[in-house]
Formats: sequence, structure tokens, C-alpha cells
Amino acid sequence: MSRIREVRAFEILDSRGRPTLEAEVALDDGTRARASVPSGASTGRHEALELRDGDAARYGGRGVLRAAAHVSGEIADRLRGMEAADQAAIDGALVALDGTPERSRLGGNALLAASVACARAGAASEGLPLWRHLGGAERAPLPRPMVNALSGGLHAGRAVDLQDYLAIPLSAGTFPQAIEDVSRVLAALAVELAELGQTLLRADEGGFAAFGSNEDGLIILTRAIERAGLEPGRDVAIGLDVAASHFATAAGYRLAADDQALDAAAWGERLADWTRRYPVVSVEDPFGEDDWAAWPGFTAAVGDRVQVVGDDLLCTQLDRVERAIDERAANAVLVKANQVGTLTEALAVAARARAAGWRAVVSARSGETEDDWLADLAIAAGPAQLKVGSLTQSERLAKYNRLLRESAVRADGGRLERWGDA
Ligand code: 2PG
Ligand code: MG
Repeated sequence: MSRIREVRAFEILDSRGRPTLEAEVALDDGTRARASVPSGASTGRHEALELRDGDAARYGGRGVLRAAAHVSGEIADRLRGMEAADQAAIDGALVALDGTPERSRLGGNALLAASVACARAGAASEGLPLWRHLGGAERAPLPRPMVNALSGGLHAGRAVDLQDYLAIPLSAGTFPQAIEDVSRVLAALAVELAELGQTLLRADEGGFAAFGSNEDGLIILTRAIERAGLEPGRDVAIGLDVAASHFATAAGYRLAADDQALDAAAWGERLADWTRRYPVVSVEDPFGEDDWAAWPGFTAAVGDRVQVVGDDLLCTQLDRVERAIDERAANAVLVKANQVGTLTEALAVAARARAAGWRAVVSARSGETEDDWLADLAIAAGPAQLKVGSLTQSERLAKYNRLLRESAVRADGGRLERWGDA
């Protein structure tokens, strides 16, 4: 039984060099722990509010000193004396203290920094790995990675309209094997791109900047899988994060790279066609965040062989997930803790989705820190998939390396659930 003695937060920088929050928690048994929070670029309208100072004289208004003061002040006052082992009570207190559905009074970033720092302190004090402390079963499988290969959209200066082309290792039975398979694909992809005279510059999540038409990324990534000596669709498949909210118009979807405007039905047809002609097994945000009418038809058409993932549509909000289950709008949920505010709520969304027979993909943000708590959240929320970006840049590698380390100490070598079961 260890109680929270102190909570405070500071402003640090994320992988885009923008301010973000780091919280530090001290317990009365002397345990200290820290945690920092990420920040999105292609954010959903229904996400928890990320509180920024708005003071144009500092970091163009992006400072988080007010959010830090909320953690060190009101939040610390509320949490002091609480039992560190009781994460649900801590998170419940944070949500009640904020008192708004959007977490706009204290800031979703303030809540999450405190939530994760408390969890880590609680885990350390009990001598448990964070994923165990968060409720992960003793033999929980590790999350299957889906790894950014090519980037467009808001993560790559709108190089193409689609935001991510991801490599998903399907046949690997362990986490280290999955990472090695993807690493071979990314090396082959670099050779493909160089042969095409294409730049090897990296986008926000460490993927190569995509180019040409939206379909070109599918062609090139499929070729890279083959060039790596792997079978597309069997060993390694493709996932897309379309992030369609960010090129939606009143009339439908405007594809700048293809110089085309399509209505939702034609756009859904186009995407479904791509999933048949390329080894695509996952499509995230095929339509806009409030285009509820377009999702069910697409999910009915491809959902038996493709996972349809709601990110901007669902924003890790339980009520939106309930509606989507009801309307059969998707068959998988993207889980981003900072879209909602606390670890307990993020885990509840993953559990609800899985209870409905959906899959869960735990995801980083395009602005990340070198913190690795997301890897533990993905184990605890599992069986799940994990989307962290490419196999480069330390803010991405911190999460992958955490899971490689975890694999190394496990008797099963970091077993993954079979694709289709998780
Ligand atoms: C997404 C995420 C991560 P962002 O859309 O899934 O890739 O992007 O953090 O910018 O919202
Ligand atoms: Mg997304």
C-alpha cells in the first residue's frame, strides 16, 4: 500500500520539436516515476482537448505551461494521499475533477500525463511490469506491429492524399520475427525508391514520403514485399490509414494527387477495388469522421477479409464506439489514450470493442516522445495490434525496443496471437 505524495509536470519537447507534458509522481514509499504524452497532427474533431497556452510569444502559442500548472496544482491536490495501486480510482478522480466531456478545463494532456505517471509509479512500487499493473494477463501475447512504410497526408506535406501505407507482418509467430520481416521490406522499399529516383527523406513517423498517385504507394510497397523474398498477403500485407477526414469536402472526397473528386460511394468503390487488387488487409478511416452513412456499406463489402478501423470516427470515445458497433460501421477500433484522457478509459474502449468481436489497434501519435508506456498499454489492451510508425527515430524505436526486450525475457520468445484472432 503506497500512497501518492507528490505530482508535478513540466514542459518538454515532442518529436516535432513542439512542447508537450511530462509528469512526475512520488509515492510515500520513495518510488518516483515519470511519463510524457504524445500529440497528433491529423486530429479528430471529437478528441479530448489538448490544452495549449495560446500565448503567441512562446512556441507560437503551443506552450503547455498552463496544463503543467494544472497537474502541479489542482491535480496534485486531488491525487495526494490516494492509493497508487488503484488506477481506476485515480483515473475516475481525474475525470471528475476536470468535469467536462471534452476534458477542456484541465486539458486531456494534463489528465493523461498524470494518469500514466501514476500508473508507472504504482507498477514500480509493486515491482510489476507496467502491462501487468494495467491488468494484462500473465501470458498475454505481444501486440502485432503494423509499421509505417510510406507517408502522405498531414504527416508528409500532403505528398499524396492517403496518410499511411503500413507493412503488416502476418506469418511471423513472434514479435522479433515480425520486426525482422518488416525490416527486410523497408530495406527493399528503399532500394525500390532509389531505383525510381525518389527521395529517401523521412516523414513525421519515420516512413518514406510517398509520391506519385495514391495507388503508386500500393504498387511500390507490394513490389518491396516481393523483393524482400516474402509473399505479399501471406507473409507481409499492407494496411492503409486513409485519414479521409483530412481530404473530405462537402461533396465527397477530393484526391489532389490524382486530380479527382469522388462522392462517397465512388470513393468507397475505389478503395474496395484496391483491397482486391493489392494485398491490403486493413483500412483505417476510409471516410470522414462524421460521414456515418458511408461506413456500414464499405464494412459490409470488405469486412470479411479486411479490418476496417475507426480512428477519427471513434476518437477512443465509448459512446461513439457503441454507435459504431450498433450500426456496423467498422470492425476494429484505433485506441489512442490521449484522444480520451486516461488509461482506464482507453482500456475500457479496447475491451468493449473486443467484446463485440472487433479488433483493437493501439496507436502512437505522429508527435511522440521517447517514452515507451504505449508498448505496455498495447499488451494490457490485447490481444491487439500496435501502430507506432516506422523502424527509425528514437521516439518510435523506444516502443519497439521495449517489446523486443520483453520478448527476450519471455519463455515463448514474444508470441503473437495468430492474425485473424487479434
Ligand atoms: C493517425 C495518427 C498516427 P496523428 O492518424 O492514426 O499515425 O496520426 O497522431 O497525426 O493523429
Ligand atoms: Mg489514423
